[in-house]
Amino acid sequence: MSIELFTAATPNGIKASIALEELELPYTVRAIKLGEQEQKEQWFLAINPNGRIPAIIDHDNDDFAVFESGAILVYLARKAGRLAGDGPDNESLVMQWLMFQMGGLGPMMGQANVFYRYADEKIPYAINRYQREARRLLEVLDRRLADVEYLAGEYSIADIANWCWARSHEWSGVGIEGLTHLERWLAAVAARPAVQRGQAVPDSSATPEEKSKRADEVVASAKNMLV
Ligand SMILES: N[C@@H](CCC(=O)N[C@@H](CS)C(=O)NCC(=O)O)C(=O)O
Repeated sequence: MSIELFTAATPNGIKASIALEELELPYTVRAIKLGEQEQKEQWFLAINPNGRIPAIIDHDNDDFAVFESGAILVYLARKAGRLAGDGPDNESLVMQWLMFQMGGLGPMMGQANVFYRYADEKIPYAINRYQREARRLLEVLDRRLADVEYLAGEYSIADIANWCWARSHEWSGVGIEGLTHLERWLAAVAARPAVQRGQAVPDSSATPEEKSKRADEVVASAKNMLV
């Protein structure tokens, strides 16, 4: 018995596998074919009514299902008793930076990807709007990381969530020139062995290097997903 992870090689997907690796929780992987809309099939909607990855089923907890990557990170961290902060104030800090990613960085970079990379119609206002907002949010991270090593002080699920998006800034067409603290943190998180294992689940095609090598294929698959 273990945790079953439903995922794909995307920023939200690898948050869950990185957390599982960091927390050393046993898990099995079911790769979901987003380009074929497998995430909208009835069997999957019973696990995640929102029809998106990632999702997990905890077979050690009466087949309890969790969707939304932020909720998955919190569930896993609480289950393992690590990476969700220590004491009420620190737990709040983890939650603040996790919510910052879930409500800000992820959605803005996601929309930058749509308008800059995937849309056939290139709308300058939309591209600028999302790229500028993504850059602003990366600057917020940079200012925070000027004062602390990791977002909540100690390494936590807030770093995992933000790193999974921030590292693909180039894919969104957003530069990080001058954001030296962000660069330091991006490299520190990338160097963690569990992060390296987790980012290769279900395959390594979500890495920035792989994405730019296979850009046409990634764009074609994303277009299928956006129908
Ligand atoms: N807020 C959700 C977003 C999940 C999400 O957008 N997942 C994307 C991949 S990164 C997806 O499944 N897309 C498929 C679709 O839109 O049909 C979370 O954080 O779990």
